[in-house]
Amino acid sequence: MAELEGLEFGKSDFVLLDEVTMEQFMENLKLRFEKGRIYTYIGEVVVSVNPYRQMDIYGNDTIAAYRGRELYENPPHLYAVSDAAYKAMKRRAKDTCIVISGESGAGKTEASKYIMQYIAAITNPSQRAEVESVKNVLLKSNCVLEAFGNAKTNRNDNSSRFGKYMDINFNFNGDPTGGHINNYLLEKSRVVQQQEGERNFHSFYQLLRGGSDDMLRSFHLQSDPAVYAYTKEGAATATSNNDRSSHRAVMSALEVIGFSKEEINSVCQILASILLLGNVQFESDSESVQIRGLEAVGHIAELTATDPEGLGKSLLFRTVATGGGDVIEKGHTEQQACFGRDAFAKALYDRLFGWIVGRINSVIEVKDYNPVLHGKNTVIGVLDIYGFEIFENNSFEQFCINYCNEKLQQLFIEVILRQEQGEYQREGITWRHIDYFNNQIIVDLVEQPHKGIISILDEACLTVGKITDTVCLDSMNTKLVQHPHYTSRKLSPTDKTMDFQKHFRIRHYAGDVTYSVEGFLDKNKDLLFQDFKRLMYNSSNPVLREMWPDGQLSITEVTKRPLTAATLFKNSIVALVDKLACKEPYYVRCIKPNEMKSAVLFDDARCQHQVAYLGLLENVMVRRAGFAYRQPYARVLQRYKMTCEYTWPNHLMASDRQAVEAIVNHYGFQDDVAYGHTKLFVRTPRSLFALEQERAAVIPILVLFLQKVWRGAL
Ligand code: AOV
Ligand code: MG
Repeated sequence: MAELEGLEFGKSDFVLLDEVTMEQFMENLKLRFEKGRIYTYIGEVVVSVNPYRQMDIYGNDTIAAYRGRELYENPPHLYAVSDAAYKAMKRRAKDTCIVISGESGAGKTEASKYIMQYIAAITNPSQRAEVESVKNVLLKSNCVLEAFGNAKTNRNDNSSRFGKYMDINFNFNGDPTGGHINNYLLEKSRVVQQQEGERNFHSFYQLLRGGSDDMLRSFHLQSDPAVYAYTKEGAATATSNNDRSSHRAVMSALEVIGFSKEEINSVCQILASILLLGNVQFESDSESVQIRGLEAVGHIAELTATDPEGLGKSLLFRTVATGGGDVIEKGHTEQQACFGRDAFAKALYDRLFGWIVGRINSVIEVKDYNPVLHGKNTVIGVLDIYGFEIFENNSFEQFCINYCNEKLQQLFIEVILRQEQGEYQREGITWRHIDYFNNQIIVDLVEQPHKGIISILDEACLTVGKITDTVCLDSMNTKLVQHPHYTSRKLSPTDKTMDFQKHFRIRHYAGDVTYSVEGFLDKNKDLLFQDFKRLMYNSSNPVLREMWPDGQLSITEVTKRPLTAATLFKNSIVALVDKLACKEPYYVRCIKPNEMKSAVLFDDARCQHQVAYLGLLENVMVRRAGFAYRQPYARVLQRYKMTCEYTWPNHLMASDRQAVEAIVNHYGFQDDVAYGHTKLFVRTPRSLFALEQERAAVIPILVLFLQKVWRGAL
């Protein structure tokens, strides 16, 4: 492989390291980061280090340089893998996907946007209006989904609080015809509560700081987020986002995507209702519970087009079916009323988010595609999900997010091994096994039927009677006592960092996380009183009504045992992994260089930790112990035939393979290669360097020669 950058920038592919050791890997990664080279390959995998500054490497000229080129023809870039995925899709009609992973703040979402921009830029050269419109909606959807699904956390100012997998569909011309977004578990608990120093979803601050005075007045809102219980925590927190200008951008994006004026207004009304709902307080005497300040309830009813009395009642009572089949109204305690209010606020937001995604999908979904007329419809999927995270206080949400990252790591391991193994097998080449840490054991700890943590949680949720989080923790401690990746204070009594009644710890592939079980059962049950659902279904606003179809069920028809949040999440992630596994995958592995969002700091220990748990060193070893480079014989010939008299200008041998053998023998590196059925496999880069040097030396002579031929001098 040719070095396309000077050696002062380090090795552009880790496979080229003199020795595969952690020291050399880290030295190269650091050198490249310091020289502003944020991308490096391991074969076709891109390792990316978050630069925390604007880089001048995403312009149109760069896009043009990568367009249609092979990986080895340019310095490493996201654009090169995007092009590789695109070419595989277009030339070989393969469904491909680009999986972006790495911990929170490592740069996944930014990478996914550059990838989409690249694909948009290189397609539809004839500027057909309908294709342009699809591209536009796909790009604009990012801005909307970030506003509603991202928030400032202590790890990342613009942290994705939902998972996103986007399929882009292409016609036989290779132009986008549509797409589909799958969203995964939005962290809705953030709507009602945030950790210290964090914010609620961007959308709330954007509305308050960016909405016009008229709009806010008509929504009964004040512009200061500190006034609202749900946005108070993040009100003073600075972020790098400008809420006011983002508000304008989001409103205009919604319009471009095709949301009607009424729909956009409904979206804002729902946001306003949630803010007002958060300020509804309750007070109780010995007899009953009342709402403090009925005015706000009136405003929420107005904004949601519901009956104020009905709303007030839903906040204070719930309808229950008795064992005998009677339906009665039961008054809440003050605590239940607060719980009900917050559950309602979370559900309003969650359904709003789901509805927005659904609405975008309805615009971009491929319509009237006839495979007979239009050829095979192929897709490129782009996965950008919440990265592994460890906070001061880790709850149910972190448990789900980190489980999801375990699943993706498992897929990476399987695919890298499977792909390599498969290729060697297909080509008839002997394969030497490299050991990985296989995180399947942690995946099992979480998801195994009957024995895993999700099963134990579900069992506790289904048990009638008062099961508390602590009782559930006890049950986990008993059942998981033997598991090497699970521990709790009870199992290691001397560990003072954990609370006996509260904590359990999972040794994840990416590090130890101590979870607090408080709230686990409630979040897993995800209970919302049917009264709220019915109220919303009866709203005279069609948008709200559409979001709450289950509100038409009467209390006696409601399923008693709906699937729990953890099980629904597990099922969706299993389906996602299945979807990814049947596509040709391309990987982007993101690394966060430091915890300070600094553009200059390369924290060696933090980076090395990530390289280790991502399995990057093993990845290099697999690439190298096998054959790092492989090319179909025809391609090898095309590139190097001018370096050998037997093959230039054309060979007379029986096959391309024999011609390639002639080149290899001519240069004497028979021991460094293996001949597969269709490809030449080269073990070390030395041989390729030699060939490349030879080629570089020969080309000017050839050019001179050809110029003379053209001028008729020869
Ligand atoms: P994430 O998606 O991996 O975290 P982001 O993509 O949001 O992380 O990146 C975090 C921040 O790092 C961005 O807001 C940018 O400020 C900066 N950044 C990342 N990549 C680049 C780049 N290529 N060029 C310039 N700045 C960059 V999370 O969503 O938290 O897991 O759930
Ligand atoms: Mg993100």
